[in-house]
Amino acid sequence: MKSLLPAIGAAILACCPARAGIVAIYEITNNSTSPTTFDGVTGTAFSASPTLDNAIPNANLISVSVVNAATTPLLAVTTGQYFQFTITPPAGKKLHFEAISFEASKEAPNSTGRGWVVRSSVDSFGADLGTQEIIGPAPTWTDFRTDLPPELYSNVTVPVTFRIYTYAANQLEFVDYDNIQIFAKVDEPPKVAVTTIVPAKNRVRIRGTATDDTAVASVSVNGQSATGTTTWRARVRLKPGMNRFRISATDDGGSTSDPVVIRLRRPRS
Ligand SMILES: [Ca+2]
Ligand SMILES: [Ca+2]
Repeated sequence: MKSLLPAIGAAILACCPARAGIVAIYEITNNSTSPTTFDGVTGTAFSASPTLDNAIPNANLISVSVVNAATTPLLAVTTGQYFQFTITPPAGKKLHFEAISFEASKEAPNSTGRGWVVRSSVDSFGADLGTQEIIGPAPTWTDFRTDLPPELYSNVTVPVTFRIYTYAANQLEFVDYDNIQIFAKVDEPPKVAVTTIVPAKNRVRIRGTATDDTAVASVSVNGQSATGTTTWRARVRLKPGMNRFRISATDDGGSTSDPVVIRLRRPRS
């Protein structure tokens, strides 16, 4: 064999995934709970459960009065003491949710045993994403943040409804909320790159890398699976004349990279 003439059709540099940003902010102002949204994401205003009819936007915050003996986190859930809102991914795109954060405070008196629970429609409101008592003295605002597990909240294509439940050991004591933020990132497709091409008789070994904002699921060369993901290798046969290899990566949500095309010539002997 004389010489191989590699020609990499597209040199794509792998780079670092961006940090998740804020896609929705509920900064309640003038009794409005409509969010400010970003990156094509949309969100509904708040709606209260039928048994939480005191969940009234109070000028610049939402003020919740707990009834129905919702004295514990579990009872807040089973008695339906929640307000909710729905976040919808951009049309035709996938969203990676990262976290929900908000501010909460107790209204006077400064009693103990008041707090919140967050659940969502992703698991039919089945499990707590987070729950915490509001410790700071009334009416101090405290920042809370609940991470959303990536195994359930990556590559989401459907609307997600979040519920914030409230409990209080002493009924008819108020909890206030404001500045609810949803952290998420619109999916980016994976990227694939070729790093080395090593000829071996009538075959060639191709090695490369792949990256994604969540996870690389597979790499293929002309439709055949390569070995590995973020670093990968493939051994392919060369036929006499020009050979064309189309390499692409697929992520854990099924999105596929732009292909890298290489052409290798095996001289006819
Ligand atoms: Ca406000
Ligand atoms: Ca991706």
